[in-house]
Amino acid sequence: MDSHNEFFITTPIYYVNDKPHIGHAYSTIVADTLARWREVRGERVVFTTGVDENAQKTVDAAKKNGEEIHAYVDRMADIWNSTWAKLGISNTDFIRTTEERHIETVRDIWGRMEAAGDIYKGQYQGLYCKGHEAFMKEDELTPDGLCPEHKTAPELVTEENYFFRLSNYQQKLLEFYEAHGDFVAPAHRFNEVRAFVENGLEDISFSREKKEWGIPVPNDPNQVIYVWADALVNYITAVGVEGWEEHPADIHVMAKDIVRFHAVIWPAMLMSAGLPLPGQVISTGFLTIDGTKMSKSLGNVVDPLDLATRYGADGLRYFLLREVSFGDDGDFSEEKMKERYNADLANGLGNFAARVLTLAEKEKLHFGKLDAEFETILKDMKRAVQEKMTVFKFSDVLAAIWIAISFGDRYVNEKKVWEIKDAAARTQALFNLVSLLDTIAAMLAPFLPETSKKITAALEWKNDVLHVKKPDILFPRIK
Ligand code: ME8
Repeated sequence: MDSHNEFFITTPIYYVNDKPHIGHAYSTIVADTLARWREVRGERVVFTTGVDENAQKTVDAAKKNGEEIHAYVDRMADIWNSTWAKLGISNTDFIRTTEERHIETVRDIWGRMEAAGDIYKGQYQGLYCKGHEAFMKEDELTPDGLCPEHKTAPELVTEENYFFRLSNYQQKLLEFYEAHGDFVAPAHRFNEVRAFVENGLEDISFSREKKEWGIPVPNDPNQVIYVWADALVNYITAVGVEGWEEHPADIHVMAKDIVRFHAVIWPAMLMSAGLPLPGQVISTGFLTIDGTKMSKSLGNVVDPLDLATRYGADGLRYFLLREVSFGDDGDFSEEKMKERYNADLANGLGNFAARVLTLAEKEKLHFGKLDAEFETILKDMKRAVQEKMTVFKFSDVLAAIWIAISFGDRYVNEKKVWEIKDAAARTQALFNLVSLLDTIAAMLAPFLPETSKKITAALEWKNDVLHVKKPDILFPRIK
């Protein structure tokens, strides 16, 4: 792989105990936006997503559904894969942790950690939360002993397990964080991670007694590899160990629930295996419904495909990227979504595009020179977009683009462009507007890919002359 011309971005691999909800869609859309942002700049992008199948909760879900487990995971993997396809996600790979290429990679990494002396056998007793697929400490539970997130009682587990010497990596992790000041974004999440590591790291149980499901520990058929030790490796599976050595992931996207796994355990595993570390771990907040986290276990979920059918995939993208400020929780309501859609997309971008295209269609427009005020507006928009993208402020990026849309709308109204009698003045005004629309469409490519394509296709310059092909209404109003 050519490391100069490549960008490698990942989403979490999601559990298959249920189908995707808009919380998952949000992370995936954020990653897709960043992938497209690089792609439109001509970079070769590796963008991976996938499913985490080897969890205990997969076994429970298959049982609950009365399905044989392999049939169950195949069916669920299809659902996840096709959901992303229907939402127009541009992932270049889809990892399943039951695939042979993944199992081999996991065993390879396990072998490297073992060879480094970081895997040992010991006795473990702890409270295991299946929702988290992790052990929890008593002081992390509610007063009546429940996991505060999943509202279920963790199970007391006593087993002989393999352990990973996470305690070896406290100092090395702190040094790494010191040298990589933007390893975790937003910054307040990085502070939490640092504080956690400074508090001391305990070794972590990295295997479970073999039940019916999971990747066996090399040379010990009685144990399966802990699902997180298996799942994190998917990022290497995507590109192979050599590929990872040449170019590790630039960005891992996720929500705040799994930052610790990615910013503490994962780098420690990579250090142990003698492999390079990823560039950045970036974390969204949670999407909530009436202030409660949306989650499969709580059953308060919203289906992204249902929303995409009614508002378009771009409508869903716009809402999530515009409404939620990156890193913060965001509350979803259909009311808010409809409001944003009608105000910003139907009346905003959609209406502006229709006005400009209708006016331009009647005119023979030659390529010319922009008026200075348009030069300024375009320059300001591009600068703001560039600046905000480097810190993942998608909402601010879109706000900056919408400033340019409002400017264009005002210009049409104030100039009464449809009434200008002087041909030169009229074509100049239209050239300004068409260029503005064209640049807005180009800027929107990573955010609203379908819409961007439709607008760009409507504006075709042939031998210096503009040919307008008006598309259907971009965003029909929704009642
Ligand atoms: O944790 N708001 O899988 P998972 C925002 N398999 N994002 C949400 C969300 C919400 N309400 N609910 C889920 C796992 N997400 C592991 C990951 S990676 C090596 C292994 C998104 O199915 C968000 O990206 O529980 C969160 O981090 C992820 O789904 C958790 O997915």
